[in-house]
Amino acid sequence: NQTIYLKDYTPFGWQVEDVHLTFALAPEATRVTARIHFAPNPGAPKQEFFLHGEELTLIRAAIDGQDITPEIDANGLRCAVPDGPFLWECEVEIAPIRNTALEGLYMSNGMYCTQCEAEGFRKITFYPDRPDVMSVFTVRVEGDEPVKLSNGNPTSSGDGWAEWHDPWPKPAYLFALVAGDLVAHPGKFTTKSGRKVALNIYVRPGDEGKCAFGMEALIKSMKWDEDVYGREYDLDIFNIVAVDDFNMGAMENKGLNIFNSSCVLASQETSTDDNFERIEAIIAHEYFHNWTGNRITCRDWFQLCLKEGLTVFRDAQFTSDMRGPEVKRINDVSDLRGRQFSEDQGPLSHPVRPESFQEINNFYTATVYEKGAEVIGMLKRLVGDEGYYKACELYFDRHDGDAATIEDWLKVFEDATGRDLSQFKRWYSQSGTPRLQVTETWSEGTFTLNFKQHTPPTPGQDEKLPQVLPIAVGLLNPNGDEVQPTTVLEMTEAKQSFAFDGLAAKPVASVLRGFSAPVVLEREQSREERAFLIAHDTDAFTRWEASQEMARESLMASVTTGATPDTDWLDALHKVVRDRDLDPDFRSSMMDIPTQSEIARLCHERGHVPDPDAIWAADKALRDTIAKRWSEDLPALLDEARVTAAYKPDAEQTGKRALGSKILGLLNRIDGGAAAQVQFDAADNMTLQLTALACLLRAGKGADALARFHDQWREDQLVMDKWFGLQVACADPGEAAQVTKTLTEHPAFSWTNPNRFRAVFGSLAGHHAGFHQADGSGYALLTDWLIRLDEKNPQTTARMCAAYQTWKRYDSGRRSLIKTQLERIVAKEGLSRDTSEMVERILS
Ligand code: BAL
Ligand code: ZN
Repeated sequence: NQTIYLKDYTPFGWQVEDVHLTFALAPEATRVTARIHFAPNPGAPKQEFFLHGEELTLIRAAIDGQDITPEIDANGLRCAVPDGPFLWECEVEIAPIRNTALEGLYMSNGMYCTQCEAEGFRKITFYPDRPDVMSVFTVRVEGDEPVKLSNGNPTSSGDGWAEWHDPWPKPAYLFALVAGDLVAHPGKFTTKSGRKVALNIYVRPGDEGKCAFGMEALIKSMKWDEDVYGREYDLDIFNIVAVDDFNMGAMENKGLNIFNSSCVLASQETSTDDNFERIEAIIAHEYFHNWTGNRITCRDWFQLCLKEGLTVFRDAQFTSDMRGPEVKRINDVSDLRGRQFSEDQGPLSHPVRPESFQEINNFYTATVYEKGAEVIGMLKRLVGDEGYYKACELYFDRHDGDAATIEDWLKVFEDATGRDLSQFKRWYSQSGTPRLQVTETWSEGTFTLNFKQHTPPTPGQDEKLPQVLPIAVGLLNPNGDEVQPTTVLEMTEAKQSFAFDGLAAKPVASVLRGFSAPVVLEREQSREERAFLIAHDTDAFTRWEASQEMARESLMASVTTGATPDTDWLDALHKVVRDRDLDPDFRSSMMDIPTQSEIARLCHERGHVPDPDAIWAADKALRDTIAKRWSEDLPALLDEARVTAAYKPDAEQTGKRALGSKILGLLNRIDGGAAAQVQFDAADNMTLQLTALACLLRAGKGADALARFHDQWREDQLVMDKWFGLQVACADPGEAAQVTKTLTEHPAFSWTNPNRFRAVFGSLAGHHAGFHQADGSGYALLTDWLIRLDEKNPQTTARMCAAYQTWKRYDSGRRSLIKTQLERIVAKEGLSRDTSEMVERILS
């Protein structure tokens, strides 16, 4: 496999002036005819003419009307071309029905659809398939399908054909085509300058009733981007299409977003509150890409974070505005720690802007996306809101129509704010999670916070330099009043102290408010102080974090010394959970218990070998203790969390149901599933139904409910994904692999569908104690299926291999079992580039 390096970037030798494509659709033999005007690129070094192309059958190629016979290999095509501009004509044949990798043009349940990011367009026709080659596309689609869509605006159509023209130059990865028997859920939007935009969500007949929420989310997103970033939509039409077989969540193709149906279809009966929130966020994310990704794209794939980090940051701002910033931030930090910290502390660690790759699909990671968004958040804190929006405005003005770089992005901040960002830029090049140690001193009215930062070595980077860390801090008086409101300390050295003078009494510091930098904070703090912060901190994140710290310490003590749960923490937490003046959603978040994988990561960070069985037992003991200790309150709390109004997936109701779910989970431990059965029987929405089903399964009383759920939802694939996943997630550790295996034998286990595969095997990999059973049954089963899936769908296989990224943390027995499985994958003949790169990195 060839490694590609950022340092080797060279512009393409030609500009693409326009692209005309004609698709004559047929499942086994689609003909794609391309007419492309190329002209020499004056800014590029001289080079041979090479067009990417994979799995294409060439029918004819011509230059300026003269047929040619190009040299073709597995990666593309080479030929001699004139010195000046020329017309390229090419006809190829492809077989969408046999495209199981779901990259390029493929079929899903009888409909044609595309996925071209990152490098799928080369499976459609020969083309310079790189993001810095931008052009205007005109597309003709021929076929019997009633609906035929492509990017841009519709220009004309007739019997069996439709033409589309996209006036905005774009790279090939934003190309899209859809054709099928689809129905539209329409909507409309008028932009701030008065452009009337027709909106549609296209779905398969039968799914029309699940589009209203997505349409509302789209309209809110369009308005929000105008209000907050001044960004207006720029075509007459914006289409979204729901597709059942899709490797990603969704794709921001210009004017024609294609969505995994799980990320757009929603109804009260079939979607949980979490689904609704996620759908709203993903619709916003894809829409926001119209400016941060499409109008301004990436020069090369190393710059992926330029569009993804920024767009994740923007969608997080949107969700905060729609649903409240506090719980959104808490959830985002939990997610970052769960996915990105694990990645950053293992063999797959890479910088936010990687410097080399073999297969770019393997870099659509939590580091590029979520840590990329954290970097934007830090930048905003450092330059302030005014500086941030001024810089963004300059970015849009200066780079509209460009394929840009991180250097361009940072330069607009330097120019707009006068700041030197050369040290800050290390966030893009240095991998690993910084450890930030803090100690404090108190003397004669002066309180000092002393910080030390250190980033452990990561693959390929032994030495790390100090990062710029914005550390948001507040100080509380012993009576709970805030004496120092949130202030941002800017740390740039390996060691630095910050003093606060003129204080009447030694304060309690609330450090890293809002999780102002993506670091591991190491702080020795008494349990009394933590309990004090749980009671009094004015910052929601650090208040939650104080409880998390106590939870982590309690669990770690149980795991390493067999200690019983910390009742001081439980009592401090109990007061918050009972406080009806607090938002139910926040109270629910306060009840978060660190995941078992998080405790495993903590064990590793502190030099212990994690024992999955001991962690499972500690988690169980903790939950049982809470349930018993709070038992008298649980029925009243459950009652309080009940929503009596008609169902709405809004923040208020979602918060109440979230609190109710946590309380039901505790009650379930003492009532043997009685309350869960009542909830299951009465549920009129998926949140309540699924929560109750999970409780019944955990109580060992789920058989009847599971069968009823199956019968009710057997025709709904997205709900059936939940049915599959939940059984694995709720299995006892010793049974998780067997339950998974049995599910793979179920007639509805359609393993080539990425959602179904992820529902089953993602749940197994996410079941910490079940996956890591000492007999290796979880590893062996997952590996069997990864090997099988790789032949069909390398991208999904490679991503699922990340389940093994933490393997070096474990004991020698488990390590050896996992290593054997990883070696089995590598030994597979014909292994894809995606999977082989992933597994080799994990093994290294
Ligand atoms: N660009 C790939 C899907 C997404 O991040 O929006
Ligand atoms: Zn994105």
